[in-house]
Amino acid sequence: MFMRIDHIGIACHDLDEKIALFSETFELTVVAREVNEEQGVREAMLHIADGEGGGSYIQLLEPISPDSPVGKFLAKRGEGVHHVAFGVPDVAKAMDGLAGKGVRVLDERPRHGSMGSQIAFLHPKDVGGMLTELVQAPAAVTNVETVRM
Ligand code: MC0
Repeated sequence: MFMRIDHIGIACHDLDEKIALFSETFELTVVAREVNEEQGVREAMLHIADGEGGGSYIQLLEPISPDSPVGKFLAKRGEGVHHVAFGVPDVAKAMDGLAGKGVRVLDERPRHGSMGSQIAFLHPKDVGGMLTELVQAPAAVTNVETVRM
């Protein structure tokens, strides 16, 4: 089901400060910055590598408001790893399959994620305490070989 680790999401208070930290310390490049109103975040994707079905990234997340998921996480736990996201070929299919295994899928339908992806979250209590995200990269990214031909 999982093709790769798409990204590690890291909650922070100050996006610009953490972009500077990660890009300078690890020599990573910011490839996208977005505001996702639905998820309540300002975010940046720092590219690590390309692989089958898409890339892998560090995702830095700053909450838009204190009552958003990341805002609540910061208040309760402070800065740090917020979620791990796995690349899947078909997010709707993965959601159905996992729900059938008793895993609580937090979204009724796939939602808009970073860089044109389709995403859904799984309840951390059903995944060993880890908030887990499913990511289907856009077709242009998932089928790199086809695009190049
Ligand atoms: C909460 N819990 C976590 C957690 N957040 N455990 C591990 N990792 C996290 N990030 C735990 C709490 O400690 C608590 O356990 C239990 O889950 C319920 O949490 P709560 O605080 O009572 O409830 P809420 O209202 O904060 O909901 C938590 C939940 C929510 C995970 C359901 O945050 C959610 O629906 N998240 C999915 C959406 C999301 O996170 N969006 C932001 C990233 P105890 O033992 O204390 O009861 S958006 C994103 O990343 C996009 C842009 C993208 O990748 O493209």
